[in-house]
Amino acid sequence: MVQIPAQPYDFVFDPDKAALLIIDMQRDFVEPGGFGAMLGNDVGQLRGAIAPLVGLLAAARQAGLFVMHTREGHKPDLSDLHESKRVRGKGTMTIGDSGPMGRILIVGEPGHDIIPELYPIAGEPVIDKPGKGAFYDTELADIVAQRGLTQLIVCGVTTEVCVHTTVREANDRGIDCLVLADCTASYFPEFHETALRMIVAQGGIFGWVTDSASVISALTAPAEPAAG
Ligand code: C5J
Repeated sequence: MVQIPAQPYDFVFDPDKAALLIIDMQRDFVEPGGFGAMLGNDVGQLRGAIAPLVGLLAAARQAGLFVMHTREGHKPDLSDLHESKRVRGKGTMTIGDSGPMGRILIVGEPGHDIIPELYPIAGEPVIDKPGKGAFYDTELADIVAQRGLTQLIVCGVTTEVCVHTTVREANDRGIDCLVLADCTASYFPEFHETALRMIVAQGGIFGWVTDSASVISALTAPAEPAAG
């Protein structure tokens, strides 16, 4: 157990029961020409999270922390896409249409994949999710149960949408979430700040917030000597 300085109070980190969960760091959200950009967003707002995440991911792998990644997207036949989600936004392009990085948010298309900087390695599950939350219609709950996980270090994009939804889902399943301010991002900086404040409000109603440096310190801290 290692105490990680966090808001609203220290997080008691148990690496044996914890995993790093990286949400939707996909080309469609983070690179020009993808779904996020087509919705009129400035993807540059998300790219600041990449460098801290690269450092965190390297430290997690080095420490042997279990790592999982998610990707938001849909089957090529769109059978897992609710019509309500398909038409939302009323843009000229929508999920399943062809764009510069292939069909938007479709599994197997270039835009749907995780950015090269954070690409998963063998042993790191990639959870394909059709919703905003990583527990909805995925195998994540089974993985969590099989591995006895009780803590998730949550990173990725966007803070107020898929990160928040996943943190809320995890919270309702009895899992403690530590969200990293510098490893999450929003197209709207004010939403990022407010989303983080919402997590820690009321004594940590959904979880805790800290930064990647604090987690890297904990991951590299020497093990405490055994009692006695
Ligand atoms: C959105 C996400 N914003 N990963 N997805 O549609 O937050």
